[in-house]
Amino acid sequence: MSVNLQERKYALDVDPKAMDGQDVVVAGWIQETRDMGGIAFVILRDRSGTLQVVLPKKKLDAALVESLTKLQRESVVAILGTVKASEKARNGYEVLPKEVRLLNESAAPLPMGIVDKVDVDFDTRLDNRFLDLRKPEVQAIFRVRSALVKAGIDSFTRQGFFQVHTPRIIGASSEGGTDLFPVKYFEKDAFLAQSPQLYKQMLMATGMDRQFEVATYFRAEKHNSYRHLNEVTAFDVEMAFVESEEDVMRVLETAVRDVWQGVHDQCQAELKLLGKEVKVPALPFPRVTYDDALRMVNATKRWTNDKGEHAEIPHGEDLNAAAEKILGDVMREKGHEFYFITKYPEQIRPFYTFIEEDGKVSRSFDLEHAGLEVTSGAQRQHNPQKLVERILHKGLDPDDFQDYLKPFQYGMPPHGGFGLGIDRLTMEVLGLANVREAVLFPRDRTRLAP
Ligand code: AMO
Repeated sequence: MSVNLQERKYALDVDPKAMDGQDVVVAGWIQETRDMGGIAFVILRDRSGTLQVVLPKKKLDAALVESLTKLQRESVVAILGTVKASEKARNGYEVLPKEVRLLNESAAPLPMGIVDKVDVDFDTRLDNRFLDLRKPEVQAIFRVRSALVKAGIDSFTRQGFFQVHTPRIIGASSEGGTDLFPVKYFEKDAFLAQSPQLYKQMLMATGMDRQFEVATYFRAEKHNSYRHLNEVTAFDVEMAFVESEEDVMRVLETAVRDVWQGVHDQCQAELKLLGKEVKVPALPFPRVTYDDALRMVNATKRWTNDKGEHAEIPHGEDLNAAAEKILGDVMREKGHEFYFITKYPEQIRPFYTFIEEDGKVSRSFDLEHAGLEVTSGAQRQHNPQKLVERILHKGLDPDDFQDYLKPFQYGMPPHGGFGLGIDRLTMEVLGLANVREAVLFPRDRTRLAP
């Protein structure tokens, strides 16, 4: 046997009983070297965990010992060695090396430590994300995120949705706002997509009546908060032939329950490492109307206005972060982590939202988790004349929406959908303090690198 990377085993896949005395190839980063004189130990780390390489100096060739012990920490090596079952060693075995292949040596000093107890600030961690991600507890976040995305895709698929991909470069705003990143598109002006909103609605006119996308939203919002990003990943979902927004909410709550269940079932090792527990929520989630939400927040007398005075939230104003937090506390006292806020006033919802005959109340909702919005959604306006009226009412120009409006004139069924933020879901399922912790390479107001 040689140090062949194709034969490589992960530290945790080496079974000390079954493989005692056999040769094995392991590979990874040198986390630590301990030289005790007559014997040295090297701790090797791979994505599954760590293993101990034992180097009894008298028994081994001096050059072989040196080839491992003289390397800088975080150098990457592959080792062919013999498995020695040992109850004292971590994972119940050690590896006695026969041959070492240096794959790449690390420079020193490291920009930040991997196992050192020294606290490193978040910016330094993000600046050196490739090193930060060598920490098992940081990697665990992204394994949970991966399981979460898979559970979401599986749930939508089970519920009869199929996956699509819509453009990321668009010619006009999709959310009606100004928070757009301009791009030069040959001779034309274009933008990075704020969401797949207009495309997923156009698809409702095709008969592809239940579809979802794992979408990226680009938002040029000048926020600098623990919950805002400028590049967002979300499940973006649309379905046709709905009676009301209730049909959409049922799909959403089922998916969210399935996502929590998936993380609970698939990620016990990661949750243990992170010291977190996931409680799968019961269905249905409570529905709180916007009016009731306002009443509940106002009754606490905790909300303050811009001037810092205790006040009531003016009717028609969106719930800001502070109001959401207060409502989150009230709902938690009632035993609910997840709850919908429904029936928002028309003025705080986008032009594509379905408005009731009274012209005031919209068929829209947000899904909240413990005081944080994780989803916005609604039934949409499918009547072409009313949709144009809404566009005008919002001060927008229907001419900018020609391609979007066309399918509405040739048989558009009633439809609705939602955007469910994956970054925020990951943050919430793990109780992370900052949404950036849930993103490999976050994009925010100041960060464009790495
Ligand atoms: P909205 O803009 O509310 O709705 O976005 C939907 C969900 O996406 C996530 N999200 C964000 N997460 C972090 N940082 C941000 N800046 C950010 N912006 C959005 C949130 C949010 O609830 N087209 C509609 C959806 C629809 O009606 O189908 C939309 O984009 O979790």
